[in-house]
Amino acid sequence: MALLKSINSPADLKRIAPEQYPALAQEIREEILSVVSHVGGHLASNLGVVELTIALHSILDTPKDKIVWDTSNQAYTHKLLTGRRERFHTLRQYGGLSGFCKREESEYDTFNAGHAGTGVSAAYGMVEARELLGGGHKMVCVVGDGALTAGMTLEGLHHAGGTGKDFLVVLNDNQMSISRNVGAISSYLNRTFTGDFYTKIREEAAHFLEAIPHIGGDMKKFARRAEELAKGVVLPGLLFEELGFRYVGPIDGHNFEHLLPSLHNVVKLKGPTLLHVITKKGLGYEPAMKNSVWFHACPAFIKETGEPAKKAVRPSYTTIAVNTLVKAARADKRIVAITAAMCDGTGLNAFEKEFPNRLYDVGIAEQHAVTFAAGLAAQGARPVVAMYSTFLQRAYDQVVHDVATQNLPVAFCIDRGGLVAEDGTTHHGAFDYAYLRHVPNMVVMAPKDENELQHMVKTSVTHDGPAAVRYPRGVSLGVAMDPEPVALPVGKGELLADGTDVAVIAVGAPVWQAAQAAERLRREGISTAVVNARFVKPLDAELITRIAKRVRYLVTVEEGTRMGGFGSAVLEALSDAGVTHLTTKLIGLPDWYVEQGPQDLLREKYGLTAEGIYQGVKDLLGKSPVDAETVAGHSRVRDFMTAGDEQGS
Ligand SMILES: Cc1ncc(C[n+]2csc(CCOP(=O)(O)OP(=O)(O)O)c2C)c(N)n1
Repeated sequence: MALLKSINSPADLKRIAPEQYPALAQEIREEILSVVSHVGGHLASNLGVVELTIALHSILDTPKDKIVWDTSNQAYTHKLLTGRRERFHTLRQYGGLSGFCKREESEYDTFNAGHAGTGVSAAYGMVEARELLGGGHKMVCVVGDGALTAGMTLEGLHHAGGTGKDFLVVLNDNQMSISRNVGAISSYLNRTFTGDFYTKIREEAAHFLEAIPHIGGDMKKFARRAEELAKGVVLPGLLFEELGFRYVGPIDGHNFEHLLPSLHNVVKLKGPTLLHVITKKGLGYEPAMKNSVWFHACPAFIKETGEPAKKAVRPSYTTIAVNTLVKAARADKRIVAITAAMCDGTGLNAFEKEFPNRLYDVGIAEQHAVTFAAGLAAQGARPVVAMYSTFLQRAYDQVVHDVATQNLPVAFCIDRGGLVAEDGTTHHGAFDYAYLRHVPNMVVMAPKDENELQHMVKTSVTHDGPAAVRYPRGVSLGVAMDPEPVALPVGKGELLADGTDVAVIAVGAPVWQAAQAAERLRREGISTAVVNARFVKPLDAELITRIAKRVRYLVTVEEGTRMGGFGSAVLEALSDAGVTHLTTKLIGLPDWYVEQGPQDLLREKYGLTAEGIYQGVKDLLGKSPVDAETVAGHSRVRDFMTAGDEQGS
């Protein structure tokens, strides 16, 4: 690692002779492989951009010149070259380096990202800021071919291309999104690789021209134009040129002899320019080249074999949800499934296996996915949109305007609800209860375990209106499964334990932690009711108010933001019912972007474990004055408090 160790900033990179860059690239690959095999991460994309990143930092004058990395899952080499080499082993760990770009981490990280398709818009905003405020620096956006399918990227290119300002977009084309890229733009780009069509047309054009005697000046011009047209038909240049970008490429993104002079030249060009670079995902590590889908965002693995370091002991929530969907689709041929470039992550590849013609991968196009589903539903199909909670954020208006206003039967399988761990702030599914529960007609459910999940998936595909099931990342609990999923009565919660002192109203994965906390409180003599709400919307207001009227203290628990989330819904219901005597506490995620870290650790930090809920209740009991005259039957609470709760008042 002699070369890499000598680099503490891009200035050091410039001191190395370009002839040594291939050796440096090799060292960087080894470092990335070594760290990611321990901590997991976006291996394949990062191995593919090592040379491109070295070339960019060697030609540009960063951080004065600015690079925006779209999605920024591919920025590991960038981190290694920009002063973070020594902390690189902390990647994606609690308190460590982020797996994505973070402005708060480095001045070289110009824009925070994690969601795909934001790069061109952000970078173009920076171009305009430069024009407005001065600076004279270069603005470069590196965007993948997958992210090119995102509407925002196209909106950004459309805007930037129309104005003619200096702006370099580097298209990192590895022909892959997470899975193989899809759609017309992808086919358009791919035609350049085989080049067969292009070569054929060129040859035919040459023959045509040779056959014409005495080509005059006009004929020559015509010939050039004919060739340009022929190129335009088959090369990606035309698409970008029509959008106002000067197109350069495609060039080999692993060959410094191509990369360095090309970049050197294109940064000098005026106006919007697009450099098309061809790279290979996973380059340098055989298992990642063979299976770039698994190695797109992999857990820790054994470097020698490429096998996962840990094998899952039980099926994930994702698997249970999709298995139920497959069962339902066998019985109802109207059911179709939609993914926005996340066939693997959402488990829909199992659906595709059985129903290849009923699975739609629409690319990184969440908004389109939802309105497309609305169209299907409007004509009698039963579409299921399977999407991570964090990515559904992008389709909020489509849920409101296209699905819910028309009460269309679109089912949403919302995966990765709650804390997702190492991907951190941009990926936690923190906001879904809050952004869905105020939408009229929406049904929003969250299961306490995998058995309830199968019933909720069944509910979602049989409900005559929009219905969302939100479930967590990770393995299921291992509870007994009912033989067949059955639709649940919509809006009905479940009373898990009755009680007269405290009510804990929980939803989703933390229900079991709430039940454990209640058990402990009960052992201490505090009669604690536990409600599994099941539905965030419609809320079982009748059950909740009935229980609330019997107790003096009420705690809600959710693995989602407290602001406008499930707990807020409970308080609204209590207010509507005129239940005002309670002392309440809402346990959930704070009004902040939760950091990266293991799920267990974050749950502990935010009070979502059994211990945290128990402490939350004790804290509430301690802080609140107990008015024994007005609230009858709570002597045990008083006893408990005088018996040694230090926070008692
Ligand atoms: C809005 C959004 N949807 C889905 C994802 C999940 N995702 C992360 S990377 C990726 C593929 C990106 O492909 P590409 O832009 O070609 O970059 P590459 O990783 O191949 O370099 C996807 C779908 C995301 N990050 N953001």
